Amino acid sequence: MPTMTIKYRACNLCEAICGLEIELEGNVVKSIRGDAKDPFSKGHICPKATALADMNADPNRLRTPVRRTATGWESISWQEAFTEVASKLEAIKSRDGANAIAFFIGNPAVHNAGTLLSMPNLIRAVGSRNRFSATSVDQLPQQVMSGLMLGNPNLLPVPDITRTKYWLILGANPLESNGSLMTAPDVKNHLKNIQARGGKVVVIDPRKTETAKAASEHFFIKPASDAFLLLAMIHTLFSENLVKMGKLEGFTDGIEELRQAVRPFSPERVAAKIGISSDEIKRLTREFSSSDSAVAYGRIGLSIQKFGAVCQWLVYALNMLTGNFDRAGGMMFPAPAFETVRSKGDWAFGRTTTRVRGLPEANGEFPVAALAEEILTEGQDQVRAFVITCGNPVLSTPNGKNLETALESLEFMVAIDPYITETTRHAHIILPPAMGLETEHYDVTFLSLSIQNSAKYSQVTVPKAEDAMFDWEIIGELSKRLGGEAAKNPAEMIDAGLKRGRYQLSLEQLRENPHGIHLGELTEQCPERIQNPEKRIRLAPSLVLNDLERLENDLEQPQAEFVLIGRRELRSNNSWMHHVGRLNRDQPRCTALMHPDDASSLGAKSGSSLRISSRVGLITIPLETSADMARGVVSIPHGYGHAMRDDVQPHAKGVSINDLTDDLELDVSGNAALNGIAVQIALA
Ligand SMILES: Nc1nc2c(c(=O)[nH]1)N[C@H]1C(S)=C(S)[C@@H](COP(=O)(O)OP(=O)(O)OC[C@H]3O[C@@H](n4cnc5c(=O)[nH]c(N)nc54)[C@H](O)[C@@H]3O)O[C@H]1N2
Ligand SMILES: Nc1nc2c(c(=O)[nH]1)N[C@H]1C(S)=C(S)[C@@H](COP(=O)(O)OP(=O)(O)OC[C@H]3O[C@@H](n4cnc5c(=O)[nH]c(N)nc54)[C@H](O)[C@@H]3O)O[C@H]1N2
Ligand code: SF4
Ligand SMILES: [Mo]
Repeated sequence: MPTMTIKYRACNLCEAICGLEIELEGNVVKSIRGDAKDPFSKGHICPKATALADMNADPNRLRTPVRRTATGWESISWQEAFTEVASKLEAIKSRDGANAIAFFIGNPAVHNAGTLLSMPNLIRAVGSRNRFSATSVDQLPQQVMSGLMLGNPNLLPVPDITRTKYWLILGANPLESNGSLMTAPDVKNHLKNIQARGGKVVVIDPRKTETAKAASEHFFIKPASDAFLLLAMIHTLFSENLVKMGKLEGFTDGIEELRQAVRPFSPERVAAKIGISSDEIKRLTREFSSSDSAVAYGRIGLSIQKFGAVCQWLVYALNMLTGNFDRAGGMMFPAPAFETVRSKGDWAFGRTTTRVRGLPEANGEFPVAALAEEILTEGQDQVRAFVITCGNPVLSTPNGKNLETALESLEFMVAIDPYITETTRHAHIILPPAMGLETEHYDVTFLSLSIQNSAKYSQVTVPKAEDAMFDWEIIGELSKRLGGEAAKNPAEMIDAGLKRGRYQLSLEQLRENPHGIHLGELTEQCPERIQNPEKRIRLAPSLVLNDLERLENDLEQPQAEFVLIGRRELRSNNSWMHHVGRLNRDQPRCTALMHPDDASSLGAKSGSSLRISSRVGLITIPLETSADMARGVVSIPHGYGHAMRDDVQPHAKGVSINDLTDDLELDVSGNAALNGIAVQIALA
């Protein structure tokens, strides 16, 4: 009889990093529950946690390297795979130069300490400037504004929702996404607590989301018009003398430029554009500024739109001008045990640009919207080989079909991924890692974005197969064979980082505390934490000041008849958990949500098939009517479009929203504008 054991770890599927209590019989998972003793998540989990066990046992997961042949995939040995990958990459590099090899690092890399800490070695070994990641379809605008205002793109403040009296949420749906750039298990409970202590939660979203329904108040907003709302709020702060910088007065520059910048954008002038009355804009501003504490927080809805950088600039500015930056209940800096912010000197944006379209570099990467053209356009430095880990950009980046065409033309592609996906099926070789419960893990990124300071180390829960390799081992082996540094165990790097860190912890201490260690509430850290060399906040960066002309022009433009936005649902996880039966058992979730009035104007009803088209493509998708939608707006989740795949649940195949999104629609930060694009809709 195998013995029953209980093990603890953190779930690494999303940013909430909930503590898990896992019951095992031998090495077989019997149950996964929330770990009530985790000082941070206190027992909270969501339905996705149990999928960790499904993935561990999934027959569709690749267990050995595979090579694509004319007749299908063949299993090959690790030695053979590494030899072929290294020789192909070496040959292309020596013939065409390092820039002929492009990299893409996708979202799960941030949830994987091994990948995160070892990829820099591999990239250095190759030496290519063509580096891309999911950052430029996600949080790039906020990182650029952190860089330009605070001096470091990795320095990201978070809303102190355990203490705030007023939480203004713009373009985020944490009740479904479980929070983002804000590691906060059980946001629902935080919403309740804010309201229970007499505070208020206000949501700005073109859809009355689950979060909006649990909030005190919700405002519909026209997609991609948030910049005007924020400009008008700051306009009101100045015109009604509500600006109070508090201690920031002593170390902030640029307030006069900011005052001038917002001057043209009065609430009266922008109200019609955003769909919120000028009286309501002023009331919102007065409530925000007079609350004992308040915090504005803007995520995906603000970042992946054409004015992403301006939005994130103004979110920071709103918090700063009301004295809610770096103080309890406002926007604060976590103090992680493993430091991720390293000094960047005087940080600059756009030091280089892409070869074909001249798009700006940020933090060592180019916008992924430029990847396809860098592969397809001939000339010096044309991309011929592609190395990808943890990503499915055919489904997750704009004009995915075009990227697919580009991938088909590559001379060589290697993917580190446990599955054959819409993207990895174009690889010549796939190297599948051991994953999930088989790995050790420390949440390098999310413990640095956490609304409470804590530290936790996850040990291996079930052993990997003997011949399986971890991501860091695969990456390390490739790096070594390409002349770079060999694999380094991430555990050693984490131990060293913890010992260097502000709490001087060690891995041994964390191993002795498998539920995690609480390190206290967020604390004030400015001006020390600011990374600009002069240790002052820069309130008026020229990148965004120069973008105001584009806003002026946009103000005059009427909204298209139908505008497309995205959504997330609790049981989804970007593009890759649609094979898990227990998460996808019920009805299809890849539907186009529209207001019933819009549906009837098309002669359509729930279940009707719609043809939705844009400049770049056309999809056919079932309609689902919902009175929670703003009129003229259609919402489609991303990460679907698995028609070709047998391993995906029949209900979860869907179509890809990114066959409609446009690789030419970008924010000034280089981020893709995936939300707020004009589409045409007709009954199929
Ligand atoms: N269940 C689940 N959880 C996830 C993920 C997942 O795929 N599934 N993905 C993870 C990832 S990678 C991330 S980055 C986070 C993202 O976390 P969130 O930012 O919370 O993501 P969403 O749920 O997409 O919320 C974005 C909201 O913005 C709204 N919106 C769209 N356009 C606009 C606009 O122009 N203005 C305003 N104000 N709102 C707009 C949408 O209606 C939507 O409600 O979630 C993470 N968690
Ligand atoms: N229209 C629209 N598009 C969007 C978004 C949107 O809101 N709307 N959201 C954007 C956002 S915020 C993001 S972050 C991106 C996400 O998009 P991507 O960065 O492409 O990430 P995923 O879709 O999650 O793809 C994950 C891949 O990693 C693999 N994987 C999972 N775990 C591991 C592991 O431990 N090791 C390795 N080697 N591989 C692993 C999976 O098998 C899967 O193939 O999508 C973006 N695209
Ligand atoms: S909320 Fe996120 S971290 Fe928590 S159990 Fe669900 S997927 Fe895992
Ligand atoms: Mo993301």
